Amino acid sequence: MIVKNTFFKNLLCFFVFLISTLGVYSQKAKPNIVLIYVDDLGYGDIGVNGAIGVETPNVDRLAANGLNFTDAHSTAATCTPSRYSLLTGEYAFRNNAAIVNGDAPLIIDVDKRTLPDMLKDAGYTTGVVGKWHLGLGDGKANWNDEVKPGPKEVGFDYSFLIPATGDRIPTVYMENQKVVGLDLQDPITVSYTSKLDGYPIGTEHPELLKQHTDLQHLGSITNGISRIGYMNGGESALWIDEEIPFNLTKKANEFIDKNSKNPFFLFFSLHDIHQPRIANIKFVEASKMGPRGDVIAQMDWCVGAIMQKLKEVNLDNNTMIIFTSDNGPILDDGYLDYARELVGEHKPGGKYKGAKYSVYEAGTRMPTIVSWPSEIRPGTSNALLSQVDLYASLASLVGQNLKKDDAMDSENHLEAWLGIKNKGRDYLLEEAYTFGLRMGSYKYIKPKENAQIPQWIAKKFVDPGFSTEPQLYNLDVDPFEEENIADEYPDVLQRMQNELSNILSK
Ligand code: NG6
Ligand code: CA
Repeated sequence: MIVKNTFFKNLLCFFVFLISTLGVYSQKAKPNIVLIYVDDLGYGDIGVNGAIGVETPNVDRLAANGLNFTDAHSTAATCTPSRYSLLTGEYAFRNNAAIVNGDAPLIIDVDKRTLPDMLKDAGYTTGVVGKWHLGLGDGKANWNDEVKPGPKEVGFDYSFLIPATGDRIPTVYMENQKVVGLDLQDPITVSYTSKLDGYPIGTEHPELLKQHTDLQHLGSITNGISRIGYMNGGESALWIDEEIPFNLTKKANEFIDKNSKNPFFLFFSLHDIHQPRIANIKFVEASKMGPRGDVIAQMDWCVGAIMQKLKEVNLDNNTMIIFTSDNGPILDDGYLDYARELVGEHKPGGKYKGAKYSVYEAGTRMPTIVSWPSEIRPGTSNALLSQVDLYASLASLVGQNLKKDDAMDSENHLEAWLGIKNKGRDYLLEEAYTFGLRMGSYKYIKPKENAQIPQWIAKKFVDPGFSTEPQLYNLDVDPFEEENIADEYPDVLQRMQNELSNILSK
């Protein structure tokens, strides 16, 4: 069509200009997203939140240049449930997601649209490097072949994994769902029920151990460390615990390098600071708290290396780094590394009560920093936020609509994550071995029929928050959840009980 009229011609030019400018803007605005997910790191375990006895200069720098959240939560006080919610936007209890062993099948329904699926739809290349712990395969995994379904089937283009946890068999890395460095003449067998020939067992050979453990962790010994479960074969593929932080960081940085020309999402899921806490010699005595402090310093180094890489490839300004943890801190989770004895004045959960496995605040209130230098103004935010919301919030950021069955519990709080607003959720669910619910500064804890603490929790010196009575606290005046005010505020209690029933029955 030939446009004769100058007025219309100018108008057309204007629209072409407008559209192309908007196009450039939206391209520029689409940041790379790096989610740094630390394992078992408590609210108070970073310098900027008051750590004593260990320094975290890189994390502190990230906080100084970004937003430090004081009331952001993982969805659960344990790993697998938190990770499930993070990736699906759905509460873990809906899928009965609980801590899984290393031979468990994948617990995410491959037909569900996940966070990485959604980001892929928005043009992102997606990768996961580090701890997985969401199950792999169909329950009959053959570790000597490709194990599926796994990360690829739930939306990750690339994966480099610790299949379950550092304290669980098999102790091998998997790249794109195949064991790295495996000699097929020495195939891997895994069992969580019966002893296997091959590696010595902790109960029989305590003299081989670098660190003593409780009975649960006295299965197969690899690299001088006994684990949960039994394993045979795969000797050439075994990881060396002391090298895990370097190997994971290297793979994460390779992923960044490889994708530096297109938008990417990297889920960098550290093994630190989970047990076994076996710091590399470079970090031994980096803290005044023994191994637990040393691996905090080690974790901080990993964060610094990612920040450095982003700078090197000139992506530091337009990359959103989300730094957080999967569940609260734990001093004694089974390995004897003297974390309780050496903790000193340091408060892993900050001023909050509880720990990993506990419904009290420190179980889910996570150190949380979001940095995106080109868009986010540095500061702090006390918005009430949950990791389950990252799905809907990031969808809004990258212009993806959510369909009816996507991410049913995820709310869009993008403006709060970006520091534009200080207001997050009205209600926030905390999953542990009972349920907690937040409404503003109020915290409600659902009573248990039987409030006796199971032996396995008691021996970890953790108070899970059980009571046969409903508990209600006002964290503004009572952050340590000491004074139960349920009887004094029956209306608040009723509202919160109703809301929890609504959530649970959805
Ligand atoms: C528990 C293990 C604990 C740890 C945890 C997983 C026992 C008694 N406890 O079952 O040592 O491995 O699972 O931690 O075996 S998490 O951070 O991945 O949730
Ligand atoms: Ca964890």
